[in-house]
Amino acid sequence: MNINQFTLAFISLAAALTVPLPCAAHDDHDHGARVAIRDDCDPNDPAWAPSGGCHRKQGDVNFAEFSFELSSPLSAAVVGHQAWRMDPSYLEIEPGERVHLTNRGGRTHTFTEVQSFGGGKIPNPALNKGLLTAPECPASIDIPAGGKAELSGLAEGNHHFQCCIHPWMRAVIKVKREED
Ligand SMILES: [Cu+2]
Repeated sequence: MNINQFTLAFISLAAALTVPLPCAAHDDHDHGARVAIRDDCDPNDPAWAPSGGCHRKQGDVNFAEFSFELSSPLSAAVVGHQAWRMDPSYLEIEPGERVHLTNRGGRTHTFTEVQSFGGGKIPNPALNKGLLTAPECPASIDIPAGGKAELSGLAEGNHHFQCCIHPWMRAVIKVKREED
């Protein structure tokens, strides 16, 4: 299982809101890379409520806009609202370097390592149109709005991560030894 390839350590939401990330900020060997999981949901739109609400202070995408942007007439697969994204979606780290994840959106997301990018775990065809469910997704771990997590122990090579709720949210982390 891919979950064995890394450690996904959750920091409690309460702690995350009051204390800085326990990044090894003073350790030259590991500044830690960061990935922000982003969306821009509008907390004033009650239409988010049935699926968990929008836990942002401010946001500009209501549920109707989000739903409209899911598809393109030119694509057989889900496209998805591009404010729902991994930031950055590509980064290089050194072996042993940690990756600190923060859900800066107002919705729940996952940051799940998959062998191949595919569909997510929510039984809503509009979210997964044209995609086969990634086998890692049904057991994926939710990161609530404001939640933090940490990746460590990634082996050298390319690692594929996606949100198993919004499967167009993708990232590749390349673990590469710096040649000196
Ligand atoms: Cu998501």
